[in-house]
Amino acid sequence: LSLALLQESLDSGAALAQFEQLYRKKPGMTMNAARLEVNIPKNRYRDISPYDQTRVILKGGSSGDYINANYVNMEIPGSGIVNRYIAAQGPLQITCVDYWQMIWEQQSTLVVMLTTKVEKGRVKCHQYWPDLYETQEHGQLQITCVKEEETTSFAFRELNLTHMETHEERQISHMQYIAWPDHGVPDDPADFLEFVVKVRQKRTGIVEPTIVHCSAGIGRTGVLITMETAMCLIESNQPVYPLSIVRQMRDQRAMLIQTASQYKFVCEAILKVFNDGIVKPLPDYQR
Ligand code: PTR
Ligand code: PTR
Repeated sequence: LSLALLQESLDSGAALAQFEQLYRKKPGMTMNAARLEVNIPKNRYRDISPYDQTRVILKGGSSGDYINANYVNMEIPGSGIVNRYIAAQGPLQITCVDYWQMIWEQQSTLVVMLTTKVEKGRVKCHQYWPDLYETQEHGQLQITCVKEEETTSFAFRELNLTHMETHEERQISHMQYIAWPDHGVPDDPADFLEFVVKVRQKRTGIVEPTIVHCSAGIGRTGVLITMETAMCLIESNQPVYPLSIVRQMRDQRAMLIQTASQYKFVCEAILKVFNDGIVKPLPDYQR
């Protein structure tokens, strides 16, 4: 692993210059579905759209198959592991039904949320889940919050889903990181790493895609996926090249990791994880 090199290239500014030069959108990818008249109101931001080639297609969408979300599969070379995510925008009031429909169709059991509902007086995400012991209905799905634990940085919830037609029931874990404004970096790297470690524990054994969203579904979502990917690479004793992680992500959803300071933050967090032994290479038989 070239972590000594990473430290050097952070110190010299080369790492950030390379990040700034990387394409934000992969050449050749299109975003036509996002611009259809019927879909424009379903986008939280005019300038944040999913690629057509990797977008999540709804089978039972409320009005068509469109939702602002992409599959992001992160391969861990040498280990046979592919971490599957869906990177999505924070639901709008009018996209909540489609959002739950996506979770149901994709059989996701874990939703990671990296924004609060309101930041600096602006709405960043609609509250698409019910308060503790309450129930909401979205389309065919009934959702009840059966558990909620909050710290100053996190909120963990358990949600029960019932399909009202088939009566099938499922459980969803909802993990929210609340100490991280958009365009910014987490208030406390230690808290952030604790959160990512908890996400990884929950993900163990899950093959269905984990839903990750913030407000636009690019900046903070990209940082989290990068961090978890780097942790997996360290465990698998593979080299960690943060820029190639970002490229692999941006080949599947445009613009993941929004600012140079977010990139710097995640590079430093990767170094910390390695240097402090927060994640260690696993012996071969455990990989
Ligand atoms: N660019 C957005 C659009 O085109 O829809 C408008 C927008 C700009 C929305 C900034 C939100 C923004 O974030 P903030 O409220 O944090 O400045
Ligand atoms: N047009 C918005 C802006 O640039 O402010 C889009 C945007 C909003 C982009 C939030 C990134 C944002 O952050 P995140 O992806 O972390 O929610």
